[in-house]
Amino acid sequence: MRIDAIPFSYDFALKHSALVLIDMQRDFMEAGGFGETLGNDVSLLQAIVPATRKALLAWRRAGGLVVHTREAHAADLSDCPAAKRNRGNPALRIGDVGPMGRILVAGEPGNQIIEALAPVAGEIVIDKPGKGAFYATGLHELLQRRGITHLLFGGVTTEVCVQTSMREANDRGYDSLLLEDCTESYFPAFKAATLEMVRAQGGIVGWTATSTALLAALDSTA
Ligand code: TIU
Repeated sequence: MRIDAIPFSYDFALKHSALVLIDMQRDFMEAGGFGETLGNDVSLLQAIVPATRKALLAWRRAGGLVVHTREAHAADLSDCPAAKRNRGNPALRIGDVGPMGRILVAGEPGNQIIEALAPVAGEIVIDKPGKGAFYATGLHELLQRRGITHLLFGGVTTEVCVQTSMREANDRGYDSLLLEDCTESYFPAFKAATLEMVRAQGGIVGWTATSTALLAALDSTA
């Protein structure tokens, strides 16, 4: 399959590819979660939900592998460095009780993926303690076992967990594409800058494309 992408077309085989949706969790998307405790206007992120859902449903229909990640810490916070918990003097720290349960803790209501993008049976869900999806998760080994070489990314936030994950993927040899309208930041300028830096220098980190271009590629082989 071929996606009309920047800086040039992105060729991939569905059976060697995965759609990776990063941290589409209530903690980042809704008021009262981790994102808001850091001082952000979380309402900005809602804009990408319809396009991301459409891309997810089309990818599922085509039979592609789906990986969902969640930024999540163990209940005893043994996997949360003090530096991360204390940085920036947030209103509520990781592990504190907020309106959606304990902030950024696995299993709490706020830590769940939003309903519109909820995983279904057979999809992979990775809990990650860091910003990158590969750090301390076993994701690389899991993808290698399945013969995955191409990763199509969406999720939040563009310049934090998404970009970190794409850079980790790039160094591990994956060809990565970022779906422009399926990723969002609390800072529009940072999203724009991330799209530019991913695809600059001949795709130094990877490719970017719209979800419309992905849908067209999937449709062309349906
Ligand atoms: N703060 C922020 O923009 N993002 C994060 O802390 N995590 C993710 O991006 N998922």
